[in-house]
Parts: sequence; structure tokens; C-alpha cells
Amino acid sequence: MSFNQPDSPNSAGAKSNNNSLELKRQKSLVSDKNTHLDSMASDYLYHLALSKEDAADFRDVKFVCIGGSNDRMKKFSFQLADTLGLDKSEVKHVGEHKRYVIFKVGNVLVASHGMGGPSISILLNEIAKLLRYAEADARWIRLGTCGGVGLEGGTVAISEQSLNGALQPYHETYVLGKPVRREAVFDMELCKGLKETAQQLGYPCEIGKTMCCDDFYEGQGRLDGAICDYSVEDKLEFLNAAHEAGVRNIEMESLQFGAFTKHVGVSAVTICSVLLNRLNGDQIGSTAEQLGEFENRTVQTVLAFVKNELEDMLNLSAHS
Ligand code: R2B
Ligand code: URA
Repeated sequence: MSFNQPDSPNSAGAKSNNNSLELKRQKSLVSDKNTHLDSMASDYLYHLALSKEDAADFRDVKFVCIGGSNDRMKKFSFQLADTLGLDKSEVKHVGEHKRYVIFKVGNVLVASHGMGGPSISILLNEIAKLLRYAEADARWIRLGTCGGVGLEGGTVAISEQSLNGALQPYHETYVLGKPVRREAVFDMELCKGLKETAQQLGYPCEIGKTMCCDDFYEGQGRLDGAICDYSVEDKLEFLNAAHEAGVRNIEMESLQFGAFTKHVGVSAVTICSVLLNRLNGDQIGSTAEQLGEFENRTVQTVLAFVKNELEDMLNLSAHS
């Protein structure tokens, strides 16, 4: 497969690349959860417009970084190239950008996943198959935004586990008409590593549970949706119960992400920028500049963490 080069939203200087990474930690490979795949002569990853034959190009992927918005993840790709000392021509446009955008930046696969569980689930399936065919050993990071539960805007919130909108510790979906429940627990080493990085950068950061909802308004107990059948007191009673259960933030994809990555056996983490403290209100009223700064904290944390980890891997391989 040939990669196309996208337009750069901002410029990065000319730098060099090094792809010879050898890993000295527990591997994070996509395990075999579907034996039918072995008997398929070909496999077209419809939403990415990639096929099994493209997988060889992804064997060196060490991190998968995904986030909701197309623009944010495109910008992240160029920021990543800059951080890793790569020329912007090293930001490779992968597949067709119809539903999602995907870039390969050195040893990192970057993609957008849209909003909500169904959207991220399709992307996760197709990236997992791609990396399984590639036998790539990669850790997966979701970057996002969230509401805080007792955390103020600007805090970096890292999920150790995701609960559903009823505060139950599993994702439930229907398979052949029957409910299937899967736990969504994240890799504590990744949680701790990212927290340390955020704190080194001077950002307030907390590790906690995340409530993942299928909806931004009623599901998250907002009073400002088009529909609301509950009182302020009901809302606060629920959010306080969530806090009591260890929930520190609310978003919309970590449950599917955590359940999927745990089931296929890869290390993963969700890290989000808190946009507001939901115990104090519902409207996201900060200025665009403030929100940009809040979102940037998660981005800078992931950039610094990925850079350090890739450098460590290179050092290890140089000394082995
Ligand atoms: C956080 O922000 C989005 C909703 O505004 C959703 O994708 C999420 O998880
Ligand atoms: N994303 C959410 O899902 N909820 C919020 O309150 C903020 C961002």
C-alpha cells in the first residue's frame, strides 16, 4: 500500500526517523478472538478502506492513539511528528478518510473514532484486525474530553476502569440476541505513567473510575437537554452516588474501548481533559481559549509520554 501525504495544519521542521524498535516488556498483541478470520482468503476493512494485504505496513506500530474528532486527531498527528523529531512528510495518510481519519506517524497509528460506543466499536474492530494481521505489539491510548465529578476544568482525568450509565462495572451488548457483558479495566502501568507525565508538566491529574454514557444529556444527568424528567436534587443525588462509587469523570467511549481492548488482550488507557465540574453545572461555558488549553493538557501529556516510551525502547534495543 502506498501512503499519501495530507496537508499540514501547521509546519514541522525537517527531522529524521528510526523504525528499528525492539521491545523489552510484556507484549501487547491483539489475540486471536475469531478463528473464522484464519479461513478468509481476504479481509476488506470497509470503514478504513484497507485490506489484510496492507497489514505489513503496520508491523512497527508501537502506540495507537485515538480521539473523537477528525480535526483534533489530524492536528495531533502533526504535533506528534514534531515531538518525535520527524519531518511533516512522515505524517502518512492511511486508507480513505470517509468515516474516520487515520495517520501513521513513525511508530504511532493515530485515528479519530467519532462520538459514542457504536462509532468507536467499528474503528476498534478494524484497527485490531489490521494490527493482528501485522502482529504489531502496540499499546492503545484514547484521548478525549469529559465532564468532571468533583474535578475542576483543566484537570487531566485518567480512567482505571469504566462503568456504564447505571454505575455497573461492565459493558453490555447483544450478540445473537443474547446479552454479553465485558469488564472495562485499563492498564494500571499506563495510568501511572501518564499521571507521572502530566504532573511533571504541572497539570492537576487524577486516576479514577469513569462513567461512560450513551448520551451527553439525560444519560449524564444534565438539566439542559431537550428532555429532562428529573429535578436538580435527583441529578445531584445521582452524581454524588457516582462520586461515592469512585467515579471522577463522565464521557462516552471508554466503556466500549476498555471492554474491547481487555477482551482482545491489549494494554490500553483512557485519558481525558475535564471541561467542567458537573457537580457545579451542566453548560460548557469556558471560553474557546480556556477549552483549548484544557484539551491541550491531555495532548501534551500523551505526546511527552509516547516520546519517552519510544526513546526508552530505542535505548533498550541499542543496548541489547
Ligand atoms: C466526550 O465528548 C464528546 C461529547 O461532547 C464525547 O465523544 C465524549 O466522550
Ligand atoms: N464530554 C462528555 O461526554 N461530557 C461532558 O460533560 C464533557 C465532555
